Amino acid sequence: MKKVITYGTFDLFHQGHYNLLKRAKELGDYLIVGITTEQYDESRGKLNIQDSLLKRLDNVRETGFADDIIVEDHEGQKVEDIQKYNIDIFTVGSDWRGKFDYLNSYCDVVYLERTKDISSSDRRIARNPIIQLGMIGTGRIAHRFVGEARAVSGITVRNVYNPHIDSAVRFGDEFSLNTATDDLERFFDDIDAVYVASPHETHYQYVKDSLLAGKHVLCEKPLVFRQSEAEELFGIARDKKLILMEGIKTAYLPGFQKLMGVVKSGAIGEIRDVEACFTRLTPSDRREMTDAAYGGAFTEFASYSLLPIIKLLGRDYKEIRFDSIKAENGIDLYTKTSIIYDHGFALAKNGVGVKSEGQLVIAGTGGYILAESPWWLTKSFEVRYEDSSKVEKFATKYLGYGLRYEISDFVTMIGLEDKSKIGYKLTRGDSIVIAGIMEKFLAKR
Ligand code: C2G
Repeated sequence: MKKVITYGTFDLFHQGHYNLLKRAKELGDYLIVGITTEQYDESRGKLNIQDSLLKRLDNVRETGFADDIIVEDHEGQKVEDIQKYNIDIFTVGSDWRGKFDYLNSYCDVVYLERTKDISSSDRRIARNPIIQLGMIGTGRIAHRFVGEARAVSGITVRNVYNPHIDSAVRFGDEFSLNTATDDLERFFDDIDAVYVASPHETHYQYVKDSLLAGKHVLCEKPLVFRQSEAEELFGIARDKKLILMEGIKTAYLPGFQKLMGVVKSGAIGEIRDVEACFTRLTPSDRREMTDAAYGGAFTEFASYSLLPIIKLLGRDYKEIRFDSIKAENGIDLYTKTSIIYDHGFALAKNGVGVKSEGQLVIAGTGGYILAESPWWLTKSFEVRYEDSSKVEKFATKYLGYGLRYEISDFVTMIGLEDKSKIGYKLTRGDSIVIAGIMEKFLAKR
């Protein structure tokens, strides 16, 4: 008798799960299905699991393919199970290709082709509201995004658009997407939401097109370069009851949220100064260095540095001043942005051609917070006081590239009955102010 084992969360049970179990069963005579606990999923960075373990067990049982069902609750359990149950074949979907090759020394490892279309009409499978997402853009961040989205339950990446059809097709093949196209209408046809990761200056039009087509939008930072454009886009979203969200990933990280919570609790008194530095030395042939209109340090990185400033000192600043060191083509290699408030100051430092310590210092009337580099991927920070022996350390982890947290919030917001109750982590107002600062910077440059 040939024994097969497979594992999964099986949340919001869909056609992909059904097909996987059916084909897993066909690989042998006896199928064991391991279903993950919420705690295990949390530890491996899966977010937004909606069904209880019991419901997920029932859904798998109802397919009739599983001869035995077990619960997976810890790292390393697969090796234990394979030996304990005398398994011949371990199988899982092709999105995991390569990741479980290490099990080859215990049994055969088979990757089954992932199901592209999970928006099922099969009556045996519950019709779950899984958000179908399309991606505009196929660059580095878009590549990371797909893997991160797969760690979030309730959303699936379905289509990809790029005006260069070759890039779209390559991307679609790499991630087994349904549609790879250079035709926007076709792209919009069967999706609910769009992730915009195209060159910065194209964001405005793509976001507008997407909203007008009735799609929720998650747009990479910087959303747009003009305040009026940001206002217009948020206006359209509000009128059409759609979510528009700017993807400044730091805002959604558990570590950054903890930092905000500590400050808001009053631990360091009133905030009087925020200094946030983000630099990355960038090769001279990269877009950031060659695009004289929209390249440079500020447009690339200021979204990160402005985030804690706007969140902690507010949107009503009195004065803003930019000092830049420029390259021959006019782009800023290094920019210091000084912002004056009624009761405080802020300094954002950004560089593509100058390197500095990437730290965040928040100074208050009772103490200060130091978050070391890379504070924009907040993992740890310290609260310090006049009495230097008194230091409080905080540490939180984030998983993967850290994009999954904003994706998870995006999914949650789409599910809200009242879409005007948009999240507090990065509000419309925050994004509009940041767009206004971008506009001032570009006008001066
Ligand atoms: N799957 C699929 N097609 C989809 C979606 C999922 O074939 N469109 C497969 C996955 O590859 C996996 C199974 O369905 O084999 C369950 O998927 P998930 O519930 O997302 O679980 P996953 O996170 O892949 O868990 O220990 C857990 C395992 O490592 C895999």
